[in-house]
Amino acid sequence: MNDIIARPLVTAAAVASVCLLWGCERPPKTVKVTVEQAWVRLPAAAGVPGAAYFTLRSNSSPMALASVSSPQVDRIELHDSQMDRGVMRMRPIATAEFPETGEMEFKPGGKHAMLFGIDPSVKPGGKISLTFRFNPPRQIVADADVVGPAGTAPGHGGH
Ligand SMILES: [Cu+2]
Repeated sequence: MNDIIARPLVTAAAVASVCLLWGCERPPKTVKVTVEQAWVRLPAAAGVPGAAYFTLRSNSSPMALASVSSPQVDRIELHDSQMDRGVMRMRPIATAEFPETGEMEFKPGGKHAMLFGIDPSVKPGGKISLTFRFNPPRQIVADADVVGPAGTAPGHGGH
């Protein structure tokens, strides 16, 4: 299932040759990665993992989400979900490569982060601090809104 990502080498080479001819006045592109709309759904029972969902954007390629961690969670794994003969299964993934669009959504039924051992002080309506690490190395800390086991993405009604 590993798609081979065709990197825009040809385009880069073409731009480089234009630069040689005309000179490049443009400032170097600043790599920008953002984390938006992070939220966590708490598990229905103690000892069961919760899940975190969020939207990531990157203006640079290649870029991959390498890990998520939190001082309030023992261990966080990246997972992907896939239908397998009519059954939804999830599997751990080592990293999550950004697609060409530069936008990657972690959502119920798709990619998500699995939270094992959430601090018992974390309650619905509260926050969990998540640290996102990327490759090439970048680090972003974002607060995720916490909802209960039956909760859905908070605060998305006002678009
Ligand atoms: Cu999972």
